[in-house]
Amino acid sequence: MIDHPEPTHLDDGSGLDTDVLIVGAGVTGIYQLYLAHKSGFSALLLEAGGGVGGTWYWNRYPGCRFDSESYTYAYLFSKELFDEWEWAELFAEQPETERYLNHVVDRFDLRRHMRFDARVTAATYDEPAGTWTVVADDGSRLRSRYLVATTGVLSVPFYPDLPGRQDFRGVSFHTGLWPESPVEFAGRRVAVIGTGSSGVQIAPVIADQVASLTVYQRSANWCTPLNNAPITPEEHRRLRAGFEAMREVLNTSLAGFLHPANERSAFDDSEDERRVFFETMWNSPGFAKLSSNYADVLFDDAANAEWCEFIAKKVRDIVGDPETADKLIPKDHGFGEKRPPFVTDYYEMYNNPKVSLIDLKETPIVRITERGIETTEGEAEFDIVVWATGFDFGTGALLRMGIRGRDGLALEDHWADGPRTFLGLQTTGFPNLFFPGGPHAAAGNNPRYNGDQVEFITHALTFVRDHGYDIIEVGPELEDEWTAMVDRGASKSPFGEASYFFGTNIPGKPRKYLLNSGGRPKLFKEIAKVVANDYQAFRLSRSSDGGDRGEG
Ligand code: NA7
Repeated sequence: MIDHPEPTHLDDGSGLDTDVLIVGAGVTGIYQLYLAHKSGFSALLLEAGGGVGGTWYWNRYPGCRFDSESYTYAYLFSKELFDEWEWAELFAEQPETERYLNHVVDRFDLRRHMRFDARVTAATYDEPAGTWTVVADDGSRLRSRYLVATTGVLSVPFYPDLPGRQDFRGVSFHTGLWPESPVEFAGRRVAVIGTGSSGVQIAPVIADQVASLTVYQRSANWCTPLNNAPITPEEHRRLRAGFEAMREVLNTSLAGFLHPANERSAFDDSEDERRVFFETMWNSPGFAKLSSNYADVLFDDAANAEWCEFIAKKVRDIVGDPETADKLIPKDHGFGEKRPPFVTDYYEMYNNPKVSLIDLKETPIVRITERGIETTEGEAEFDIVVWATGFDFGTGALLRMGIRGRDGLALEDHWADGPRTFLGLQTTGFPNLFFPGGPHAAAGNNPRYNGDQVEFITHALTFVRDHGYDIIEVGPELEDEWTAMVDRGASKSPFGEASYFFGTNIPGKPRKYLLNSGGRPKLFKEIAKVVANDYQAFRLSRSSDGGDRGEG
């Protein structure tokens, strides 16, 4: 789907094409486009892909689905929208999510403000005009007052630097760049490299179709059942009736989930009680295994080890071959130290004689060859190689957009030692630039805290406009403060340094924590303070006279 609307030059003599230029038509960008228009700004959106969806456009590999409950991931700004969309499953598959996001775009008449197949290659701040000039690879060149980069945290696919990748004569795909036309797996010899959320989602879905499936695992993960289910008509009625209460919980909870927190600690219970409780957790949906598990399971080594041992026993019970089972049990990290994947029939899949597991810790990949993959044990031939090797998390897309702020400052240089932000949405030296859903915001159910940021940005822009300013910029003190808070929080996070939340999966990337351990409560608290103090936290000024209002 290609749509190239002409920019609507603002009829205000400013020479601007739009008030707000948004980059990225994912969940966050669509919401920003909607809210900007609703608040009386002109807004235009550029999207690199050929359609709406962001993550849910690019990650169209078989088996890709939510692991947040569908209706908790969806938009909550319109009761009518909520009522009219009936999610088929508790955890929707990618095609349904893509359909939903297209529905939202059309229902709120947003498509005419979107330009697809337009990847931004440069964004330059113009002084003293206080505007951004944005260039995209479709020939777009647009001037905007504000630039909102909703480019996503998991949007730049990562390929490991293995020799010979280009030599492979079969077909290969990265899960995060999956083609629109269906891939024919039937009768093919398939390799899947990587066992994070994407690898463990695709493998069981294609296992029955293929001639053979070989999974290349570098690190085992603590996979637990997603426990997906259809949503019944009765459940839909209950959800509609309880919408306001549910919205209240989702809009205020720590991680944006409905799963209630558990106040008990693992050793408050006897061994038998723990086993029963862990069984309940094993059978619970998705992230309940983190949110509703024992309060200390992510923070106390002994409690974590109990839960891990429970999972390990499940793996040994499910997987027939003890050697394979043993390889599938992580030895190098506890549950929750990395972002845990949730699975359907993943362990069961290894009982299928067509499926084999290669442990790359024992036999590393030496090179990719014309015919397949060579490990230290020899070459295996494949028709299809699936790269499920992850993403350049948090900063990947922002650092590839050619963003230049005051005095030509490159964002790559400003963030050479890791991202520096205030509220995870602005950085010093880049006035009128925002990046909701980027690094340093919170953690959990992404649309919820990304939405908090979009609402805040829209409120801020409205305040700026209503008070006769047109430039908003955070000063270095608050950027330092927020960044230091994020850095300090790294040690309080359950995630370990091996997690991609520290950038460790990308060679050469600074090892910095990319989430905010204070989570939404910290975000809410600071946002409330900023609003209560009439945005004095920011430097507000007018482009015409540069009249600085100072900084709080
Ligand atoms: P992840 O979770 O980053 O997983 C990437 C996988 O690729 C992981 O198993 C890696 O092993 C593996 N990997 C990376 N480099 C290599 C090399 N060189 N050789 C072999 N294997 C490698 O990405 P996903 O796409 O699965 O999930 C990303 C997010 O999307 C997920 O968290 C959800 O939020 C949705 P490693 O563990 O680094 O040893």
